Amino acid sequence: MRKPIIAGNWKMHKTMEEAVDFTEKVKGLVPSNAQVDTVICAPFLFLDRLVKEVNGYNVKIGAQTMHYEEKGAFTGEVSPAALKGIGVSHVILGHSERRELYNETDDSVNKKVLSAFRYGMIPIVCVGESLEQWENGETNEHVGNQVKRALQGLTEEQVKCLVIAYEPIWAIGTGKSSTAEGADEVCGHIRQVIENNFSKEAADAVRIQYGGSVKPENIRDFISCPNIDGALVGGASLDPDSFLALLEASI
Ligand code: G2H
Repeated sequence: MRKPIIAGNWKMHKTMEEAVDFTEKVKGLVPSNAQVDTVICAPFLFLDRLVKEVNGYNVKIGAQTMHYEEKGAFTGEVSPAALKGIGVSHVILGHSERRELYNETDDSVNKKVLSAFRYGMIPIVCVGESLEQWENGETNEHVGNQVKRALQGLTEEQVKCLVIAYEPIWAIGTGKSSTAEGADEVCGHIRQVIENNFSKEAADAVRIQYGGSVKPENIRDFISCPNIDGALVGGASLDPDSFLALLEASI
């Protein structure tokens, strides 16, 4: 009953020309809105143009991070007001690359999640464990804590409409993906944490994506699991045919 959501995370790839070319190729071929939610999370520079490109099609445009303040002396940052102002609907928050390389913390992720809702955008909140945590059996505890901290202060209604992306760090861009059963178990734990902290209704409604080396050949394994409602896809979202194949396989 939860609609799948497939989000491409382009990271720092493509030029404007390539981004527009990709979008022109895929926009008319994506499955209908009733079947799947389709999001492209592109570098900031392309967002305004891509929002205009997809107008009238079943494709939404997302950012890959943002600042939590509306404005201020934050050189190089982009505000939620600016994103909302150009029609961005989704924003990835707390991606492990942001946590590792740019000092993103549970606290800043939480501020950004609250801020995204203030500006009417849907956060895609990323959580996931390191290889060491996975090997030590600490995955559920770590991921559960990340979820609790990221969602602190949200209402039950807000939790129902956000998206969580479970991405084991050891599976990102490495070609190693988690087993579908293993990923589903962690996503089930995330639902339990949401039930404990919000409600059963919120736990049943929230959409949880799996991310980490998802490709057309393995997406069905993940998406057919009871607790997984879609995928956050990096490398395999960059090619139009591969992105369309991911969407087709998810319905
Ligand atoms: C994980 C994922 C997208 P990839 O970072 O968020 O990337 O599919 O390349 O592992």
